[in-house]
Amino acid sequence: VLAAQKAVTLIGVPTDVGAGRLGAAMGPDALRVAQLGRALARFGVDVQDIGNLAGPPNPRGPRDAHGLRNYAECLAWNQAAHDAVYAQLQAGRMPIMLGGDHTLATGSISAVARHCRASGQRLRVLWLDAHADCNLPEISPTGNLHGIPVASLCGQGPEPLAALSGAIPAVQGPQICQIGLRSVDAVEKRIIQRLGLEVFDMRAIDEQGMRAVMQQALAGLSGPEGADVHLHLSFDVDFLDPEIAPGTGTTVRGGPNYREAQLCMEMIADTGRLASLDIVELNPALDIRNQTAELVVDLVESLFGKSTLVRG
Ligand code: NNH
Ligand code: MN
Ligand code: MN
Ligand code: MN
Repeated sequence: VLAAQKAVTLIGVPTDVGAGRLGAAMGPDALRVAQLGRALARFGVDVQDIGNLAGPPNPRGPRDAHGLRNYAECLAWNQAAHDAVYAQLQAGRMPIMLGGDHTLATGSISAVARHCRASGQRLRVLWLDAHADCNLPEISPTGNLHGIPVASLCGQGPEPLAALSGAIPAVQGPQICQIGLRSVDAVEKRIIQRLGLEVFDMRAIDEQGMRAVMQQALAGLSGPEGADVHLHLSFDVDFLDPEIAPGTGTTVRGGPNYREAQLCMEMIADTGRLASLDIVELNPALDIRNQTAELVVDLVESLFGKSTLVRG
């Protein structure tokens, strides 16, 4: 289902088990306080909010023998996210997953991969993030599972996570395009290459500009050649510059500014192919008067076509 078809389901997944600090579990409610649903309804979108999924509490455990923290809880939350996202896709609605930490993208994108396999669509994943999220348990500097979802989706790391879509790998590296990276661990750089991810880091945005980067990232999606593409956007709030988006757990200076972020979203909207979305890593405990949640709502409005003028 495409954004243009206008039936959206909000799925709250209130957990921070995959993060190093507490607070992302309040992300779904912060987005509701910022009136995400009402903002989309103003564009004529049929919005259903099914509330928050249930899952285990955060035990704040140490690293286990494999090097991971809260692994069992992360797996349970990802299974719940997978099932809820898959049900909405099968019902012909566009799921918007309100995280929660970025671990949950393993569940949501596994559901999207399963849906694409069943419906014969081609999957393209845009991953907006300051980080590459392709660590492996043994090389992760933190043991936090929000640092590994891209590796899981590409078939690496713990098998139960990698297998959520019903096939390993759920996604091939070249189907994933990462934008905005500026904090990548040393070994992760080699994994990016090994997996064959397409990456536009902040240096690429500095040198070429957001417009040229997005033209490359979205190549082949518009028009008839992209008609069978399901575009999934995984939006880690720490993609944004911390000056405009302080409400997230692992800020990294030097991210896209307000206008660059808007242009990114507007160009995604222009493709008409957006069919599922994750909003993750929003941490209201670190925010100032919910401004980061409000900014995210503003950007999601642009994803649904709030541009200034009719173009083209
Ligand atoms: N690379 C670090 C890790 O693996 C940080 C990951 N943190 C994120 N990723 N927020 O988006 O722990
Ligand atoms: Mn689809
Ligand atoms: Mn992330
Ligand atoms: Mn990040």
